[in-house]
Amino acid sequence: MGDLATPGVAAAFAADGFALVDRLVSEEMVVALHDRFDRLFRGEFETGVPPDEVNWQEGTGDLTLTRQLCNAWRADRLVASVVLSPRFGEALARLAGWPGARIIQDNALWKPPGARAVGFHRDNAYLAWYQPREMGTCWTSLDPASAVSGTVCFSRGSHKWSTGGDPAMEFHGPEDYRAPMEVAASAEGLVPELVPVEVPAGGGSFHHGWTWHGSDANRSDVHRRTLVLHCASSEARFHRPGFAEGNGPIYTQYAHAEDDMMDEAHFPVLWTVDGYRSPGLPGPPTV
Ligand SMILES: O=C(O)CCC(=O)C(=O)O
Repeated sequence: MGDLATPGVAAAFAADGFALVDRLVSEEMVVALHDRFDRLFRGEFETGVPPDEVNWQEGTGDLTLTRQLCNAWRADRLVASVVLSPRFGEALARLAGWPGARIIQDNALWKPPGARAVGFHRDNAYLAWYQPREMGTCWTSLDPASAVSGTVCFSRGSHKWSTGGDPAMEFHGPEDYRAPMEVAASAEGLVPELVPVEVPAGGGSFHHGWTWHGSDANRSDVHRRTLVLHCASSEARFHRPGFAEGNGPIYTQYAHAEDDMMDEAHFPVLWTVDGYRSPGLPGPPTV
């Protein structure tokens, strides 16, 4: 089962749509990643390859927003060693019930004191461009995370809510960050139960692609940095009818004209039950 998808974690993931974990990466790795976040948000890309989405850079970024880079693994080898690790791939595949896991996207998130909220959303809502339209996420906190520092919050059991016709969602600093989730809850006839991920630095959570989640403003005087790994099934294929939806326009640039395969150079397979892993991926993290 790997060391992360324990029976307790699997039971919580199935029942609630998320599970909390006290330790995902070492304290040494947390410190090393702080340094990489500093460099990445300054525009220093170790490999010379930029992330797929650069939503914030020092000097130009809006100081009130949560800083975000997507697919920082392309730019930084230490980030790659963490988000491409077979250990996380195995955990997500086992929790989601897939034969294996491939990375779709990582997120480097940095919410400094005073930064605004991240709107509630469901990850699968953005993913009409591949099939099966499923995502599993490993969220690793690089600071002690608390409700007051604007940690991520999950709506318990919301992965089981209806998946058609979700209200519009806004990720970056919306006026009312809970509103779309509350609309969805009321359509279910439910009062949402929100659970903040309060974990030490190096701890975090796993969540299901249909689980509603978002995070409040950082009302503390400490930073909140997070490294997020989003995976799909190793069997996922592009789905052309959905290319224009969600974040499809960014990631379908890697599609081939002739077939629907997701090229392993861009969406590497981290782990499969048969022991496969895309060639050329980094070894396990060294710190
Ligand atoms: O950490 C946050 O505030 C949001 C994270 C998120 O949207 C995710 O991990 O899917």
